[in-house]
Amino acid sequence: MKREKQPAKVSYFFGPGWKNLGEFTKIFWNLNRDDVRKRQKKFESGMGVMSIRGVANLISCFMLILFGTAFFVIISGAVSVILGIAYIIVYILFFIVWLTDRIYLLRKRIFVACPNCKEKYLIPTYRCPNCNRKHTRLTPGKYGAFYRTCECGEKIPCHFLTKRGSLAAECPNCGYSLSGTETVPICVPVIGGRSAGKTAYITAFVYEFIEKVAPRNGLRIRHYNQKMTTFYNQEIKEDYLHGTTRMTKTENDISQASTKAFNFMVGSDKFSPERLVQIYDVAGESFIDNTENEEQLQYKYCQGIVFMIDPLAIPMARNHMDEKISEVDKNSVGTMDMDIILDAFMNKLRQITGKSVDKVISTPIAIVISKGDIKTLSSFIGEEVISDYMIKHELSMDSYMDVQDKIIRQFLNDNGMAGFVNNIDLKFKNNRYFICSAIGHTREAGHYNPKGVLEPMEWIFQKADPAMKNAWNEHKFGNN
Ligand SMILES: Nc1nc2c(ncn2[C@@H]2O[C@H](COP(=O)(O)OP(=O)(O)OP(=O)(O)O)[C@@H](O)[C@H]2O)c(=O)[nH]1
Ligand SMILES: [Mg+2]
Ligand SMILES: [Zn+2]
Ligand SMILES: [Zn+2]
Repeated sequence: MKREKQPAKVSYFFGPGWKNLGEFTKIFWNLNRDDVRKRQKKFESGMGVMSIRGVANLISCFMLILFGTAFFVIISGAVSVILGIAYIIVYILFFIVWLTDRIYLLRKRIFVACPNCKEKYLIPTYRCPNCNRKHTRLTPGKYGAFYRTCECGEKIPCHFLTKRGSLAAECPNCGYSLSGTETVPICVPVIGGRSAGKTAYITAFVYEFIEKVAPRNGLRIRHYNQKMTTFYNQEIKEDYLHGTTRMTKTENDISQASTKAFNFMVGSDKFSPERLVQIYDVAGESFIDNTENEEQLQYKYCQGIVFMIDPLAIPMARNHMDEKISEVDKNSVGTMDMDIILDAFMNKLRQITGKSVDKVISTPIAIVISKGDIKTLSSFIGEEVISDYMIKHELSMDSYMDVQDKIIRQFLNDNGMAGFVNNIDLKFKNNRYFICSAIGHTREAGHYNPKGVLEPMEWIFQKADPAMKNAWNEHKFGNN
């Protein structure tokens, strides 16, 4: 790894200390040498007369060289050994401090996932709050254990205990301003074909989570930055309250990211540090055509995936529904073949992970059928069907989500999607089926009235994070 020089002062034990020891030895040696020289001079001045004093001087000069040097070697040796041991102890202490920081980051699963370029880091680039200089490796080391002194003189924290995460940070790869560093990210991409209902789902989930789930479970929400606060107030809330959706724009400017992340921090008395919920939305078009501008690295480290299926894009299912379906709904169908969507996704995964086709993936994937408000759909996989099944088999309410999963699988198998269900089973060890309605009705017929949007995320959060499960646990999911 390239060890970039930091704009900070090297701590005493890693530079000045050794220099001081060297200087001490030199001064000590010079003293000794001066003494010898003095004697030598005295002897030389008395050379003419070979007096007793002259001989005595010669002897004392000789003794001085002998004992003086021996004395020098012993003393400077002893000083070096003692200081050396002291330094080693200090180094060990520094190493322990570094190790506690590293272990804390890794054990807590803290990292940074750049919402812009999608790169993942343990330590981002931090900025000095005084002079704005970049510190690329702000960890305990030769510049200091808990704090380091910036070239400008500012003392800045370099350990989690001294709150390094409170400094302004940016992505070392693309320079994007980061917030919520030193938190535990929960990254969830929402994928699917065109008009599958991804954006509507994210709108409904984010609003419901922030406005309802958080207050009733004692969770504290903090917006990521000003831009995200504005986005929440002006797009998410607006769309929610007016029952609208916006088609996700295909990003033509190649310097911009195709996949947009919406993120916010969640705090609770039940866990620490905060969780950073990061949800990714992509235009179905670029997803299918594989024309995203940036590498979709989030699929490699994400904690779960939401795969949206438009029920109207399933031809056999659509046949049942044709007469009763509204014009708006008919016109907002992304006529995509599910297998093409899955193939596009598998290709992306293979590209970024370099893993072979038949490698089983353990990331939880929630397969979510959208637009659950469409009438005929509920007669196959709606609440009543699930309740009837539970009564018939004398099951408790706790098994609701498991029955839903079972009934949707059956529905897909019966409607020409057995191959898809089978493929998901082969490729994803952790998969579960859900049905939701993000808007709750046809678009623009009143504010959102979502059903079933929380459950897929709750399942993913619970799978990803036991501490989060402890704080948000409103549904029971069996181990299927
Ligand atoms: N009836 C009904 N229609 C919905 C629902 N959610 C989405 N739709 C319809 O589906 C259309 C597409 O929804 P979006 O959320 O924009 O779909 P998307 O997957 O983000 O689509 P792209 O951004 O183009 O990839 C909307 O305009 C709505 O008409 C829902 O819960 N119920
Ligand atoms: Mg969209
Ligand atoms: Zn970046
Ligand atoms: Zn500075």
